[in-house]
This record gives sequence, C-alpha cells and structure tokens, in this order.
Amino acid sequence: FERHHAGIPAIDPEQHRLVIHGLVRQPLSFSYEDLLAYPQHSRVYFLECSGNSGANTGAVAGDSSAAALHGLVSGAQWSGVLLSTLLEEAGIVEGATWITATEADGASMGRSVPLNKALKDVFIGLYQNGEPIRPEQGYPMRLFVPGWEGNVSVKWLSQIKLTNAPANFKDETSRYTDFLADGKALQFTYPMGVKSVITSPSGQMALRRTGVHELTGLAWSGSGAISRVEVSADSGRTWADALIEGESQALALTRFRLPWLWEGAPAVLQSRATDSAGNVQPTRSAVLALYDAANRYHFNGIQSWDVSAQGVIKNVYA
Ligand SMILES: Nc1nc2c(c(=O)[nH]1)N[C@H]1C(S)=C(S)[C@@H](COP(=O)(O)O)O[C@H]1N2
Ligand SMILES: [Mo]
Repeated sequence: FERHHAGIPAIDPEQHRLVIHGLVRQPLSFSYEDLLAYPQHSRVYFLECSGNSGANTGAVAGDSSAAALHGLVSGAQWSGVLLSTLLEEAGIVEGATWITATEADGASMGRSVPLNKALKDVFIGLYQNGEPIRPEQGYPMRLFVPGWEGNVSVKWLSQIKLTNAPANFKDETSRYTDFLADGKALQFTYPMGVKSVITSPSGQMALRRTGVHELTGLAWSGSGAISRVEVSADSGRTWADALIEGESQALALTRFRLPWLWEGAPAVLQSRATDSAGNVQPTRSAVLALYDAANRYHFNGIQSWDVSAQGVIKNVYA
C-alpha cells in the first residue's frame, strides 16, 4: 500500500541530501551515493498505517473486503543503513534523548523518535525487496521504524535532528493522537497492536460449495513475533489453533492456515492472534471501550466475517 499526504515528489537523487544535526559533535550531510557505500542492513518487516482497520470503529459494519478494511499494511524486505551507524559517526552529545525526522515533500511531515528506539533498529531505507524504493515509498530515502505506526517512517527523508525532547510536530499533536473518552488524548502511541485477519474466505467473497475449505490469513504485531493464532467458526465460542507458516519473525507479517468443514450452516469466522510478548488480540468492543467514539487510530479488534447459509460472506460486528 502507499499513503502520502501531499502527493509524490520527484526528487533528483543527485541533489538530495540527508543532514544529521542538533546534539551531535559533528553535523553531517550525506548524498544518496554516500549512503550506498555504507554496510546495508536487511530485514523483513511489516509497515502499517495507524488508521488501518479504523473503518470497523464506525457504528455500522460496512460491507467491505478484507483489503478495503485492513489493507493499509504491507510486508517486504527492507534494506538500508542503520541509523546507529550514522549517529556513531556524528557523535551523540550527552543529553540527547530524541531524534526528530523531517522530509522533502510538501506535507510538512515530522516525527519524533526516542533515541533508544532510534539506536535499536531504525534505519535509512534505500531498498525494498532488493530494488531501490519506489518514488511512492520515499525515493531516494526514507526513515524506517520497525513495528511502529507507519506515519513515523518519514519518507523522502531530508533531516534528522538530535534533541532533548520530542518536537510536537503537527503529526504528533493534531493528528496521530488517540482520543480517549474523558476528553484527553494519548500522544506517541507508537507500536502497532497485535492483529490478525482471515483473508480467505473474507468479505465480498462467497463459498460456492459445502465441504472442506482452507481458512487463511495474516497476523502481525509491533511488539514481537506471532506466537499463536486461534480461529473460531462460531463467533468466538470455541477456538482451534491455526498452523503458523514457516518460522514466525518479529515485526513481520505471518501467514496462518486451518482446514474448516463447512456443511452449509450460517457461521461467524474470527481469528485471534497472540504475540511473543504475551499480548492477545482484543475483541472489537474491548478496543472501543478504551477510546472516544471519534477515535479511528490503532484499532486492532478481532475481525468477524459472517457466512450465510448461501455462502455469502460479509463484515459483521459480533
Ligand atoms: N514525507 C512523508 N512521509 C510519510 C508520509 C507522507 O505523506 N510524507 N505518509 C506517512 C504515512 S501516514 C504512512 S502510513 C507511511 C506509508 O508508507 P508507504 O506509502 O510506503 O506504505 O508513510 C508515512 N511517511
Ligand atoms: Mo498512515
């Protein structure tokens, strides 16, 4: 998927610079060519917009597909230069506790990241699936912040400033904050919650015959690897463990499967993921109880697909 707030800028990689400044011993400026010469770090990660699945916070369950409801997420192999490598070269000055990242598109986007996360696994993304990242994904370079809400992975990255406080950019005050029922809002809610969705069969698909069908879907978490996915065909009364495909990797999309015998009766299909930190995907009503009705961000409630006796599948609140 792609998400941009002000279109896709055409950036000449020869002219573009990444400047690292602020609380560093030596401010540095890097061209695209400069960064290509550094050791490249590669990992498979998911990237999810915090608005993903937000439609299911609405009062009425829309008749939508899995892609329309939950498709603001991608999984890819990302490669680039670890920020820790560049910060080591710049020299972090005592007292620096945050980095703030800003960009070269017209969106006036900026995000703040605590320095401990920045030094842990954040990198300057240069390649996606082995090719230079597409203009839509931030060519020539983007910040990539594994497991955290997609908005923090600032595309068309041009500046990183080390500071002793978050900048409180508009994207962390008027937007990307989560409204609570008491009129306050949560700021800096970075990791994406544990989530799963059955992608087949799913909304707007149909079962054309009775018999055994494979239930399959994707699970992911911003707090670790997926350790378990359970599936229910009776609206959460009983659950069975799904098979997790391959070795589940931290902060990456994980495929699950389970055979299911459909004998033609109405059913409600659900999946519930658990991550390696012990977080269990909550029900829709449990998530809604945490926030104000207007909140659309960080919705990770269990998805329910209604299967009619005719085999027609629809999004439903169960
Ligand atoms: N400079 C810039 N960075 C940006 C954005 C943007 O509009 N401008 N959109 C953000 C949002 S809201 C998300 S969800 C991710 C989406 O990344 P993708 O387009 O590669 O999927 O990029 C983030 N980084
Ligand atoms: Mo987003």
